[in-house]
Amino acid sequence: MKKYQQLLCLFIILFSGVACVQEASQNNAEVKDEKPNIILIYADDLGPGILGYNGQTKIKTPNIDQLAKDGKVFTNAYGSNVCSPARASILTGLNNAHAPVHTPGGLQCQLAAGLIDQATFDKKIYRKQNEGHYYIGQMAQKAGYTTSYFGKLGFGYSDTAEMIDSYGFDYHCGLLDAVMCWSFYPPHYFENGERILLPNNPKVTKKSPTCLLVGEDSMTYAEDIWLEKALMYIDDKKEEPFFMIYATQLPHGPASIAPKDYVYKDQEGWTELEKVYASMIYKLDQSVGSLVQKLDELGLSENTLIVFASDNGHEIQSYATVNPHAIDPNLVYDYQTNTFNQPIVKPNTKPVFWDGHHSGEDIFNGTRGERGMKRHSYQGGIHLPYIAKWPNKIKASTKSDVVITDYDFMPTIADLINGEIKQTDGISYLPTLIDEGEQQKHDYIFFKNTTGVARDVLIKDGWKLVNEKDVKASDYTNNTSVYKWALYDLSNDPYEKKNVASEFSSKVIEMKKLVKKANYPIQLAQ
Ligand SMILES: [Ca+2]
Repeated sequence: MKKYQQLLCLFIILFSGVACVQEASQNNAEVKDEKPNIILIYADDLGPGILGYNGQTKIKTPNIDQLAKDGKVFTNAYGSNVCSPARASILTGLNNAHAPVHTPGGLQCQLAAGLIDQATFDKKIYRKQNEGHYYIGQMAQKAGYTTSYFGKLGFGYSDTAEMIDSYGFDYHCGLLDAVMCWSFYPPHYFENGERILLPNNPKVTKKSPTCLLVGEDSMTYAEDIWLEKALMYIDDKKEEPFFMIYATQLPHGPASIAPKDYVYKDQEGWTELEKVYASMIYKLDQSVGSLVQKLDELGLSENTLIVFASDNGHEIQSYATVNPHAIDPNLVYDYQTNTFNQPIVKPNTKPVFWDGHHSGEDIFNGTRGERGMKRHSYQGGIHLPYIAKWPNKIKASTKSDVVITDYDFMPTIADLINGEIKQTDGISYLPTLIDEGEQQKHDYIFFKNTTGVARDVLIKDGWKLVNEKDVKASDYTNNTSVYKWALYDLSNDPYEKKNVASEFSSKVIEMKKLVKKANYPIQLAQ
């Protein structure tokens, strides 16, 4: 029993009698003895504002809204500002300065396109474990679970059965290369290290995959494979406790949908990209509904914890026709062909970088007005939708504003299933989930982000220190960037409109010291 729990018990003994303590302790033991099934549904680039329960009115998300109604919504969940570091934190329980992020994406596209040969590919990829790294799959296996991973891994190169096994997954089905995941019509996928060809899908001919806005009926849309395999897996494992990560590619861009799922096709007043994007959200919501329905059919719902989250914040570039980065607001970018609608003409005035504030380019308001988006560490880029449902254990229709991160998932699951944790930057949010015990709070949370106009970020007690681009001092024409530390008071300024670093310089100094602490290289446990 942890020290704070002992103190709490002592307090209860003194003021309420021993029986109450025994009851609480029995309840906690009961929760932990049950070995519930665990499913993480991990959406890709999904902003909180896209979902109905957060006020979205244009796109319908009934199944995800039902999860929120049946479970607990976390309103202060944070993740990395891009995909692979977020997955690394989910898989290791470490912040993204400490978690391993292996070979960058793209090599499998180059191999498939014939731009590199197998020998070059083998030389460039990373196919061995860093000593000391310990993964959530291994932890769940040791605790008696059968483990699986579906969809986008985007982490390491698990293209052999040995690699999958070394991450602790008994079963894997999906794509490994983050760049290959840009396509919903990939030329292949992997199942337990074996490459399965999809001959009706487009060939890859360049460094990035062929991304069709709307495919053809004869082709295979990747989400359909992950969902079918996941439903089969649940059928197969219904008698034993299973741990499953369902890492859908949806709704990561470029926007792409199958003809059968193009449900917003006839929507008036929307661009084609917006119609396709909205249909991808429909598809994601349908997948969530199918997984929940399968659990219901098999009588497993009562004993299954479902966590629904996104990896990073909202992404506008999948469907917004006006590029928020653009100097000229009339400049329209086509993400299918990677070209602008007109030549870029240098304006007379000195152009500056985008400052992260939006100007109506997003008709769905996926960040709910928050500054930034994916790749930028303003709130819009790192604030996640996050829901947990577990009937009779998690109170329905409840909310929590406790600050949680992607690197809290592993210690929370370990706490729940009595799993072994060797090292973590996270905390267990189990007490908040089941409304029992004292919730440990983060002293601070930290993300080492290397992209965009706002990068490394540390949040503590409502203050946010972020290394942001000085858009006036930086030169767009020469692509020279100047970064400085900015301070925002999130409690009073949630849209990050006013940098108060100069007014609170001692706070900046204090938080910069914490950045150094959070960013130090760690000695991994052996
Ligand atoms: Ca992502």
